[in-house]
Amino acid sequence: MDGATRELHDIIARLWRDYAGLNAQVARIHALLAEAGEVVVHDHLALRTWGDPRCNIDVLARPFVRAGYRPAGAYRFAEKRLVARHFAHDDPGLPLVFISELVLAEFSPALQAAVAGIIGQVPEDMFDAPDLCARGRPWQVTMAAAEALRRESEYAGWLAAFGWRANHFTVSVDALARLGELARLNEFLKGHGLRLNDAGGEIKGSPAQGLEQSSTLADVVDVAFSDGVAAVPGCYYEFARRWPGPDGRLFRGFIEGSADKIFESTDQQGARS
Ligand code: OOG
Ligand code: NI
Repeated sequence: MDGATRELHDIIARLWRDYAGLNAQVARIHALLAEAGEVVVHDHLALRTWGDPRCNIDVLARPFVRAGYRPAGAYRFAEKRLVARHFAHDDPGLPLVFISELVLAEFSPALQAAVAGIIGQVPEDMFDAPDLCARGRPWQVTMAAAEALRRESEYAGWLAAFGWRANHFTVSVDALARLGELARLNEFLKGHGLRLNDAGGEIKGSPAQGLEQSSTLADVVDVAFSDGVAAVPGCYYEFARRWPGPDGRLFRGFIEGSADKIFESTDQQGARS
């Protein structure tokens, strides 16, 4: 394994550890699937960031690209004022990587000023760190400031509270032995008391689109803001089943209409308390 690949494996391992450590439902779902005799393989992981040249998608993608990932798709979410790209590696053992960014210029001067204040707190040299995507929240923010951001954009509120970490990992449903059908897996999860995101229906997408997805609603977790602790929706777990296209090859992209609804798994109103 070369240096860039080792560095990437370390980053992915750290993203997973931090994600599973922050969100109780992740370890629980992992354990439930193991008890059911399943082995979890991850289809993709997702990162969020600010659309600022110092820390945008290209910057977060650097360690992935250095290790051989290639840009493989671009997406736009007009209403949420987000754009995203995904990156793929020839090694089938490595997950796809979906990275989105907030299109700052499309927001109010107040939001832009608040985000400038947040990014301005990040030490200059951290922007060059290969593991920027796993650095968490190197800024302080008050509860009121985070809430003001959330009112304009759920995504901005989440990112201000949690910073650079995995927003979610996604279980490859194709790789499951007995629960390899998404409807069946959803019933299994709900039967164990987990709540699913039903925005746009519990199952987003279709076999014809090449991708069916579902996700849990993020658990509420305690976050230390600069002026106190508040409970806000953290991360969710996603489940994806891929289908072959007319050429017989498995579809390896993402579907804008489905992704748009998956983003809402961290919205305040849906969250479990
Ligand atoms: C990403 C939402 C989209 C998918 O698989 O379509 C997504 C996010 O919530 O950051 O993960
Ligand atoms: Ni996803």
